[in-house]
Amino acid sequence: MQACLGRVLPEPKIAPERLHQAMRYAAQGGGKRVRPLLVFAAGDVSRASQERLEIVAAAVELIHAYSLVHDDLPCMDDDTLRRGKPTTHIEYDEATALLVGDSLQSLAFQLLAEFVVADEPATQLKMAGILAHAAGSRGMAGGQAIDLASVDKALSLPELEMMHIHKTGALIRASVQLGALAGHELPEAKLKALDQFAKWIGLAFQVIDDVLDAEGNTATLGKTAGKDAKDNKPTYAGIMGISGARDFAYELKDRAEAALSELGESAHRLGEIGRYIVERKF
Ligand code: GRG
Repeated sequence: MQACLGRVLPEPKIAPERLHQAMRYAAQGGGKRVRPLLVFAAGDVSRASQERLEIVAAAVELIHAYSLVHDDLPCMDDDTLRRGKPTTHIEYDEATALLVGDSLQSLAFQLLAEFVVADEPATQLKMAGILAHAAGSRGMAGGQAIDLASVDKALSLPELEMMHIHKTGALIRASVQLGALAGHELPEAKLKALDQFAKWIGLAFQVIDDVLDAEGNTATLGKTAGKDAKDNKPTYAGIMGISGARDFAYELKDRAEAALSELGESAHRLGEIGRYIVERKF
């Protein structure tokens, strides 16, 4: 993924140099690469080629990287540490960080327009639409809007779930769908099973994110821990307690695994990633 991003990101020596350097700083500066992993593992199910999956995974990771850059800005979460390094607006400046996010998002869609990533043009167009929907106001950006509006508010569990299904879940769900669509056409039942898996594992990812934030090890996380409580944000750990939230995440992982049962050995790596998502320490 790192090498592929290196190929598709504009060269830092090309003008505007500072913006191009900052784009690399934001997109290549580490991270777990969970969404690319999901793209590759879902691509196993439809036997998609590595070349296609690399491009699709890069597109999803670019959207994710853009969202982190914007999320860290003072007008949003106002954070100074990300992936163990100063956030993009601290390392560069706010205006550059804003443009980095904009440019990473545009590049994601440019990749889906310029490379062949599906058997049929209609499928490729559908894939671009899936990514746009997942990133937009009815997906990630909308979830972020709900998040910003929920500071200092007590949310019920269903309301919290609704926020995270959009903010974190939409892109995770899109990663699995896009990986699957990059290969041979799958029967509707298999696509549905993959989507069920993605839905539960996306929520489990967020529940564990809350747990790790509440447990509060900034050095391991590479981002400021304990921020949700400090910012008075509703979280699973806050509502259920740390151990209750961890149990809930494992229950969600079990539901995700159950959805994979009819996909057989081809979904092996998805199952492994599901377990990693709940067992991770950062
Ligand atoms: C600004 C439009 C816009 C959206 C921001 C993704 C997001 C929405 C905000 C990030 C803040 C946050 C803590 C979200 C919860 C879970 C999450 C997405 C964590 C970060 O993703 P990881 O853990 O990050 O996959 P790495 O660094 O490993 O890639």
